[in-house]
Amino acid sequence: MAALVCAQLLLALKTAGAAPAAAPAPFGPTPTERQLRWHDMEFYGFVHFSVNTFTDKEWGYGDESEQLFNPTDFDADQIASVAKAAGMKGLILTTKHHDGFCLWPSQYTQHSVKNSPWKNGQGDVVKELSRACRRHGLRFGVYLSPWDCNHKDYGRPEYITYYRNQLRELLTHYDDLFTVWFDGANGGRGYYGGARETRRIDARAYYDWPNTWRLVRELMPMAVMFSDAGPDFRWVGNERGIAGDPCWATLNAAGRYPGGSSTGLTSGERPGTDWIPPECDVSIRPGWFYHASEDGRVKTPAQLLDIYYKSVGRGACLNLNIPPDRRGQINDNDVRSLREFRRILDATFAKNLAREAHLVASNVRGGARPFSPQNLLDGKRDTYWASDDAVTTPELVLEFARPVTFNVVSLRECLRLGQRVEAFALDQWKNGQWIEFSRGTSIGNHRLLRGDPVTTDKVRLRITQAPVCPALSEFGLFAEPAANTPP
Ligand code: FUL
Ligand code: CA
Repeated sequence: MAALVCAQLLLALKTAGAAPAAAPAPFGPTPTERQLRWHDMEFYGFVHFSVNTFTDKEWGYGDESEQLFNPTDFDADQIASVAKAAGMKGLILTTKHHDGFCLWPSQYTQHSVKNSPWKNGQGDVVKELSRACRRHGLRFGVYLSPWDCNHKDYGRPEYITYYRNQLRELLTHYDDLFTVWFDGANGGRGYYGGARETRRIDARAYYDWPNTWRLVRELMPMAVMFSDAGPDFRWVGNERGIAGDPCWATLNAAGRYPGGSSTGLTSGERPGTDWIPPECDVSIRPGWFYHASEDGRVKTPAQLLDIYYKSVGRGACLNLNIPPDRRGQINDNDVRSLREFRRILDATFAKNLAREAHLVASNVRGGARPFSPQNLLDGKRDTYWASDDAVTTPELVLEFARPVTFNVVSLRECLRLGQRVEAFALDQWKNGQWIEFSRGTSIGNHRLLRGDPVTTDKVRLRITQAPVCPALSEFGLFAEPAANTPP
């Protein structure tokens, strides 16, 4: 009894006396709060809708009559509910595409819904969709094309004032916006108030982006801004929905501007001076706008899954375009494909098999509970397993009471501490020895490795390269429903 009391006392003294291990120092650039919120979304949708929907074009010329815009049964709730059921966390609407037609009754132009037959000119697509998003628990964002081939002043300084006035309308007349999406395309040919000519601008200087960005920051401080070059998140360099491997959240922003060089956007840059993570934008159909001729070419659930694993699964956000048809609703073909895609994802991620394991780490920071590997299994992004500063390549073994079968591995880093891991490997225990079954480089917000099913009662994660101690926030092992594992 005395011995036991003594041991407890010793332990208490030891605990009280030891300085608690401090959290690791952040490494390199780290995300802002608004970027962290965006990272959490992971998957949202694009809604391309304009006069193009009615002219069967991808790019309008700018002289389209407002009379053309006339959806027969526009239903913002249908669009939002389809997005919600697909697992999207928000929708971004093309409030004005390159043709200049505005989906809201802007006071600065006649070229808008107010002169269309739809709802006798009383309609407002921006208002209806933003409200439907709120009703369905989705966030809402806007795309406002900088290039405008309807406007007479495009190419001159007056147009920049027009553009900012419109942006101000969108930022002040509607709901909270999670993003403003700035397209880099500048095509040239257009109507331009009747001039019908080709206008070229200097993409670096003409738009004076820093002042437009400032306007967004002032009026909507938590909105993240997209362009080829940020400032908050970047284009991934292709419209196929596929991030690079590796895919770093960091980039060297100096000298970059919207519509500028796309070198380095797919994989990011490491070391990089700025946290500007990628978004993968891709359409569920060949085109961005709805064309009846593409009803048979909607991406299949298998294609959507492949995109998901190569975008979200590489640390990017996925912005999947679902274009309303001439009714003003998402077409049945798209709805069917999205439903099956979601069903497979839900079945896959329903159960994290790693939660059944006993975890043994080669090193735990300060030997202390706040950095325990158990933090990998709590579903919280801010709790993490970290090692001591001197240990940059720790290992973690997961021991199971009975064999488990999985084909998807999920990893996340604690983003507040920067992107730390540069390479890792995964082993399975087989016939009395460790056999490597997968390896990877960047982790960042989310890394998903999808492969052949592995059946084992021991899994090992090895961090093989990192400039500083790793800080991993989540780890998961998942099994896709059998019929859908990749060939
Ligand atoms: C591009 C545009 O030219 C396409 O029409 C589409 O809006 C896509 C998302 O961005 O730059
Ligand atoms: Ca955690």
